[in-house]
Amino acid sequence: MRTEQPKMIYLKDYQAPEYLIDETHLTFELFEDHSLVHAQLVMRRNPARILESGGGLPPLVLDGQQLELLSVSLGDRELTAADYQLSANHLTLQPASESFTVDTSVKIHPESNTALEGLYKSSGMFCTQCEAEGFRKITYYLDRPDVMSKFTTTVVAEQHSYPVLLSNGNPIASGPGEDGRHWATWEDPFMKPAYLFALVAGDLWCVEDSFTTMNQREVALRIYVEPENIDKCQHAMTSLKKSMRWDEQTYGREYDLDIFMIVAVNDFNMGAMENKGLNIFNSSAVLARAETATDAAHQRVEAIVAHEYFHNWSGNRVTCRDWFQLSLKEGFTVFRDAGFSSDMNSRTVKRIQDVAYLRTHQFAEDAGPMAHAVRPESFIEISNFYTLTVYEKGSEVVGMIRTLVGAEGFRKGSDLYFERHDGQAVTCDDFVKAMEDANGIDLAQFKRWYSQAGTPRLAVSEAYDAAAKTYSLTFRQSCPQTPDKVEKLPFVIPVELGLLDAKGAAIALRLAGEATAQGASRVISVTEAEQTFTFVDIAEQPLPSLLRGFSAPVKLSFPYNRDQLMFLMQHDSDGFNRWDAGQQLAVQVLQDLIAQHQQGQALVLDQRLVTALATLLADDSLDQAMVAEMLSLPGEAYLAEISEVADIEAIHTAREFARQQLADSLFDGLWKRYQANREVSRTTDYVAESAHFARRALQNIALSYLMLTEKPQVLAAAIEQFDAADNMTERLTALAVLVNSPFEAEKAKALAVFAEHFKDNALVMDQWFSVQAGSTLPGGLERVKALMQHKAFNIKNPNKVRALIGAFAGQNLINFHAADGSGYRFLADLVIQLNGFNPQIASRQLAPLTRWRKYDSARQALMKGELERIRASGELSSDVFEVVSKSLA
Ligand code: B3K
Ligand code: ZN
Repeated sequence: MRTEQPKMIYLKDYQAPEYLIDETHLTFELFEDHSLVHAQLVMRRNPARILESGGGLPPLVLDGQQLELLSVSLGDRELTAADYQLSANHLTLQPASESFTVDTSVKIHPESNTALEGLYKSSGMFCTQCEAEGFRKITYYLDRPDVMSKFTTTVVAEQHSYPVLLSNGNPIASGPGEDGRHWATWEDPFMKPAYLFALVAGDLWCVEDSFTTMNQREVALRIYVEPENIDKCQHAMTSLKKSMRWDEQTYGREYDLDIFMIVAVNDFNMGAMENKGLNIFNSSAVLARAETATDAAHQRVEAIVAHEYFHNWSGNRVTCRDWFQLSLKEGFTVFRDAGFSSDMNSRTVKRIQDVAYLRTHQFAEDAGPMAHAVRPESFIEISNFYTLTVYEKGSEVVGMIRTLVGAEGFRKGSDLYFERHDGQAVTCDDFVKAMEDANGIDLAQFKRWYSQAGTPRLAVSEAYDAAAKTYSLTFRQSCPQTPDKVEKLPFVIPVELGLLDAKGAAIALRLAGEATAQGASRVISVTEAEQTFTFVDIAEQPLPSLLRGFSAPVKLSFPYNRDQLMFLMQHDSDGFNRWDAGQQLAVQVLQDLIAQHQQGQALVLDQRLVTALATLLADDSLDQAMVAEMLSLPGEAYLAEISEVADIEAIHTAREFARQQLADSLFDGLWKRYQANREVSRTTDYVAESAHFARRALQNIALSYLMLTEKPQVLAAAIEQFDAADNMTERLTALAVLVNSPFEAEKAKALAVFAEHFKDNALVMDQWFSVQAGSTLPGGLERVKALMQHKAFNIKNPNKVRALIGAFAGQNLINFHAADGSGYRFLADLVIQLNGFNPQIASRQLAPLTRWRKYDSARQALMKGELERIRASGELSSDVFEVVSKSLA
């Protein structure tokens, strides 16, 4: 797997390339037992480097891995072995002039490529994944994002098995070949780095549509899938058209080629890839229809289609100079897709979901051994840096810039960025500079968000002076040390806030020194380690609403009591903070229960939580999706993240106790809402739209509480919903509640019926695996092991690994963290196995073990022992090596 000792690469060592590749002409000859790749590279010395390092001609060092070199020519001259050096990762030549061409022919083996990087086969079709460094597994090249080239690609394959031949750009010629073969040539007029290259050859059908751009250009839209999936593309197509329009309206970005294609493949290491004009998607991120995909899956498809499409500007037209700048395209594009999803659905609900995810998973990453800055300063394996920090925290950083410069200023900044850097490979600094220049501001201190890892803490205290009518808030910020840095300098933390009076009304906000009040919700910037803001004309002791909309990715603390939190839940004008007040209330109540359990006391639930949720449930005027979110208790993983030492057993017991108590106490309200919503579902057709998502969300969370009561009418309702639902959202929830229930016969029957009905649909079977892997009833590991023997399971398929093993280790905490270490041993065995054929997936699955410092000493020893066993298990990929060695450091 590994071909050289893994070594650390540093941002500070960046140098521009010695040579450029103006044109890249590729010919692929695809066969069943090998493929041939012929590359002609039209190259020249990089003028920027001539100035720097004088006129001599340095050697040309091309990247290449796992390639069998058949021939290499420099200009017209075919080279012999004496003319070049070949190592495991490089081909080195000595050019004789400043401009020249290099021709290579290599043999590769896509048919046995299980790492799913480079050119590989999935369900009989050829496809590619080149980001970040997969192109070097296809041909010798300068495989780095700052080398941009114009690509022409010819694909030759057997016609019957591979009628469809695709690559980036526009099709310019095609025809029959010899021996039942045929060929097609594609030309991409836009300069691009190799990581955006794509090729597809297969027996695919396509759904076609078209889009008229803002400048009246017609763009052909095609989604290619295996024939049996042709009925599951409409949602992705609709999402694509919405994305194209939204990017015109919101960012002024128009699509630039005459054709835009999406291809769905079954074996894919992540969600999707933004290759120029030819996006390649995990089929789970394209295919969706009511009967087979949940509401969440529909929303995920919409978001990923948008994300990859938006990359056409934020990533492709303007790309990254080097991989340390990954968040330049990923953070910005996540920010763009979140804006899109907010506009298509509910802004507040989208924000709640994103923040809950960030706080649970990114905060944990920031507190673990792999913590890194949004722009890391070093890495061993770039594949390990497609992280929540680069993506989600990176998006928060862009969001804070928007908060600081305002919506209009942000648009001016993004216009300037795209205009100034179109066709270039740039850095995060260039992005910030465009924002600064467009708005005439200085973001120098703000840029610490790019370079300092760790989640800042912001402790807030208040002081009210009734005589002077002043109210002061004092902010103290700090940032824990992370593996990369001990000392942290203060961040710029935009805090949106408001003050509520005793009736819940907003108080006008005038800071000392200001002539007039500046609205009732405003943003203040905390820039120092400690800073006090004093509001004047405050006639009564107010209640602050802080960090509205989660205006910065920090851990804010303010000493609210439970009555104040209940008050905010009802009266805060900011929907996000209403939800967050409920979460803080629930956290306090759950932490009581956790402590009671740890001290061997009887558990007693603070009834204020019941009262608060009962009030929400009774209010028909509230957005049902909000009610569903507010009824969801903080997850076990989040409760673990905020614990000093995560006592999973106590967390699980406490949370389940609270859920049970809520179910019993709120039965009537839940049952009423459940029945009313189920009745609408029963009598209307499925629609994948916001209001319907909201109704089903409330219906389903109600059902999952109700089922805890084990009442016969609820069991009957769950079975009715399972049998009669016309959509996967309702059916899967019904299955999940049965799987987590003690009704063994009904559970077994539902699982069997479901598997029989959907046995030919891999994506639905993934959901069937996940529901069982997530069941927290005792015996979880044995169930997972048994499911690995199921004929629908395939360890080579990343979706299956994620659905079964990822769901078990990531969501089924009580079983994964079994005191005997069986869960850890199981995961380590799996990682060792995956390391042998798919390092990227191996490294991802390893994440839960890296968090070993969070647990009690017995578990720490067990987890660490498994990491050591992995380290000693033989030759590790650079992916697994980096994560294991950093975790043990
Ligand atoms: N840019 C790709 C991610 C590639 C991951 C490579 N290991 C998908 C995305 O973020 O849009
Ligand atoms: Zn992306």
